[in-house]
Amino acid sequence: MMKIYDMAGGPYPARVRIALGEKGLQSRVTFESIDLWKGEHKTPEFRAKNYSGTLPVLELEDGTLIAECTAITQYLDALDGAPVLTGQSPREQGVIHMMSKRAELEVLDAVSLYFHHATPGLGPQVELYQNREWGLYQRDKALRGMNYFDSVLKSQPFVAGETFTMADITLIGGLIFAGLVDLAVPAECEALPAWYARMQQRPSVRNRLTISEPAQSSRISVA
Ligand code: GTS
Repeated sequence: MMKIYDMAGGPYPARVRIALGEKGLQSRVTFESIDLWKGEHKTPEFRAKNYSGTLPVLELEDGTLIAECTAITQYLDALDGAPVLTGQSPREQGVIHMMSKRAELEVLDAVSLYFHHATPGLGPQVELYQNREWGLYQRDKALRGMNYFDSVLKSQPFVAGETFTMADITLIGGLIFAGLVDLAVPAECEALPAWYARMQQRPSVRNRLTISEPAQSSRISVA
């Protein structure tokens, strides 16, 4: 069994949970919950697993630790067959990586920085450095990023082209985070909300919060 350290409702953890669902790999992982609100991700014990002190982290059976959603998704994608989330041809791989990185830089990470710097974030015990102006700048960057992806999605069904990929997952993470901090998609956007509504129909997205719960049968007492 592989193990994932995460927090069920978190937007970055959602990315790996969606990837697991898409790949049908849920049964190969167990989850250990780390409480961000209590700062459990900043302890020396957790930083020994991930120097950056962030979730999620994937632990392989041989003890190898893989942090960073993109790296974890690439690992999971390489483990098993269809659907391919990170591309097959060099061109696909390059475009998907670029669009995923862009969704991180322009939306997801920007919303995260807004949350950590311009709102109470995880609270005074965890947020040891805040720069409100920087946070507000990141909020505006995220809104511009949403407008950019709206224009992309006007001419193609998915973030990196014709099929669902890791780049869609990253942008989904961005809109999940935006929803949690009440950052509305700009009213003039049409293709982005339509795409997001389609994404929310996907079982991997709908069921992401419950995949860490034991299967129904294992809850039945045999005593
Ligand atoms: N670049 C990292 C990745 O892609 O995995 C970022 C991960 C990240 O920021 N994770 C959040 C975190 O650990 C988890 S969540 O907010 O989405 O639930 N945040 C805590 C912190 O103190 O930054």
